[in-house]
Amino acid sequence: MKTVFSPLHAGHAGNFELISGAIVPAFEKPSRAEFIKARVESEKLGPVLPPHTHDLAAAKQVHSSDYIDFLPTAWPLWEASGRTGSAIPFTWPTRGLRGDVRPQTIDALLGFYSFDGGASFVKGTWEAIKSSYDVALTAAALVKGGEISAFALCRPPGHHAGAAFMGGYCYINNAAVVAQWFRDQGARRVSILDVDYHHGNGTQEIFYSRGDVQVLNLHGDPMTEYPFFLGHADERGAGPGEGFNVNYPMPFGTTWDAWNVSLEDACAKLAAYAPEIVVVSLGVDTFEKDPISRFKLKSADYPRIGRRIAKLGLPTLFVMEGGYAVEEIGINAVGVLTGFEDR
Ligand code: OKS
Ligand code: ZN
Repeated sequence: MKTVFSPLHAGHAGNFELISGAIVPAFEKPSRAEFIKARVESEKLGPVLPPHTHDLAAAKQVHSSDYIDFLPTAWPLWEASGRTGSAIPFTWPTRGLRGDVRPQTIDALLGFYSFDGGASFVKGTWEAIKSSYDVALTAAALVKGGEISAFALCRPPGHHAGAAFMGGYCYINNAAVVAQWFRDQGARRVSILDVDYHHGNGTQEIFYSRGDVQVLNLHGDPMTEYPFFLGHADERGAGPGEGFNVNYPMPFGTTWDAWNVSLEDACAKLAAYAPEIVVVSLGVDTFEKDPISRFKLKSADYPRIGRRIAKLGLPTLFVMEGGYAVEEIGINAVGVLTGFEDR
């Protein structure tokens, strides 16, 4: 399997986040991608290719144009306003406030275009976001060109980013972008299987009213787990999308046997939908040693995930999402991929 990777991810570094009542170094850090790339190489998964540069048209097919145009301006506006530390949102237009009036100062724009404080900017953040997007589209083109699978080693991740907002370490929703790109290239149906520990609220929002992209999501129950405000089992899609959004919320402590019941059900629904392409939002923060998550999958479980997905017999694009146990992130992520290749 070919991997697409860009070193430009590393510009998104040195961030901080608010978690458990403390400001700490961001868990979503450059070493994540480097450990995965090292494991791709040591396991001889296949060649590691650089991305081609793409314009932002494909991003604007799933995100609002004004949101996408805002992203490259965030850091320059922040810097021009005299600040030197990370640009972190801190005020949001929640219920009772005006979310329909675009404000005019960077502090307000950061909140206007986000749902939490988990997506911040440093100098190299936009270049990293853009490289992650280019990585996803380049890997998508490999699958479109006849590869049975490809691995988009995206960083930063994407599945929390909605049509017009960032959050949870995510800016451009890479999985949504490529799913839409496959549609625009002529695929009639595309499925997105999100196995990250966290609910992919952005992906769900983007496709919620559509029947041409099926979204299946396995995750920690939002009653008690981030992102809290989406991801319940009764969210089944709307209008023409009714029945094409499927959520599998699971409790803290979930191990392989229970998680696999959800995976089997999701794979059955996916097979019944008969898409032309599968996009896997590949998070490995379901791992027992993940520092911010509460599922209990073991390293030996990841190849089983890949094997099950391969059994679907469909062209498959893996898009990297979360996973913060950096020592094992390469073993687990690449474990899914070698499992897919049944080796
Ligand atoms: C609080 C961050 C909360 C967790 C973000 C989870 C990101 C993730 N500052 N999504 O899949 O892994
Ligand atoms: Zn996650």
